[in-house]
Amino acid sequence: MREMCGLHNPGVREMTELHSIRMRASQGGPHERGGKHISGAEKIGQVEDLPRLAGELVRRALSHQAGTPDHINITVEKLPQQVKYLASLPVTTIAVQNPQEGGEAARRILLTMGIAPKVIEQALALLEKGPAPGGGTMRGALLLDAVTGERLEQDPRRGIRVSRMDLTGGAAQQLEESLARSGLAGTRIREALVLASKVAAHPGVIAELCYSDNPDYQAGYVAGAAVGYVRFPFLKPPGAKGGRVFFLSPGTDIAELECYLTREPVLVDSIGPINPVINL
Ligand code: PML
Ligand code: MG
Repeated sequence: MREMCGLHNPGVREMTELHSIRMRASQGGPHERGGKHISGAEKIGQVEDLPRLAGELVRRALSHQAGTPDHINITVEKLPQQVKYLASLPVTTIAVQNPQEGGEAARRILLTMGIAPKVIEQALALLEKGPAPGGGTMRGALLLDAVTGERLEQDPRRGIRVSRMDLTGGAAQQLEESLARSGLAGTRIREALVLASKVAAHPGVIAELCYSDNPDYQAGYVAGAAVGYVRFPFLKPPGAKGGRVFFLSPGTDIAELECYLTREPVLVDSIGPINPVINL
């Protein structure tokens, strides 16, 4: 079996004919000619699923609250015959009442995960002012050495756009049902959980910190193999920009990590527990 990104491949199983299908939509021209980003999403499916998935992605592009796109780009790509199957991280919600409480709880958890205090403050400050050079949001995540705080992404203007991940059909249904039973509906949390589960499965990633770049969405999370997906209904300070930070073990091979995060296909095929809410 070919090893795609080099180092690690636990959980990899052979399966034929899987395709990645990705959508991005923009207004005022295509993205590459300066159009405003409206929406993006992606799925993995068998060849016979592609017409339905394309329809779902186009419908989603046309109904996004950020506006009506004039360009919708759909890319379909056959995946190499190597897919990594994972369970989703266990989900725990900490019932903070405001972004300040959320920030304090996130700091405590990141500390228990071994992230240096100054690197935690650096990450929170970057998400608040916007991690792109000169401020502003980034399309992808930024990478920080968990001990020194060194910025490690190869292209600091774009960051790392995690891609090629989805749920199997059965796991998607199971996740939707178990989140709904806990009062956690919506595609946003499902997609964030799948992304965080892919990210946390890499041995170089100690933790992730995320809150949305959507001005109306205040929830965020800290995730990692050690703690699962820990949500805070309020994490984003008023006026903050948002984004994702991945905290890395010193010495992580960045090229291999970026290859895994952006190119290696991952399917979540079983759902971790959705734990009871923790009240502070
Ligand atoms: C959640 O409610 O758990 C999701 C929080 C992060 C959402 C990030 C995004 O979609 O922009
Ligand atoms: Mg987003």
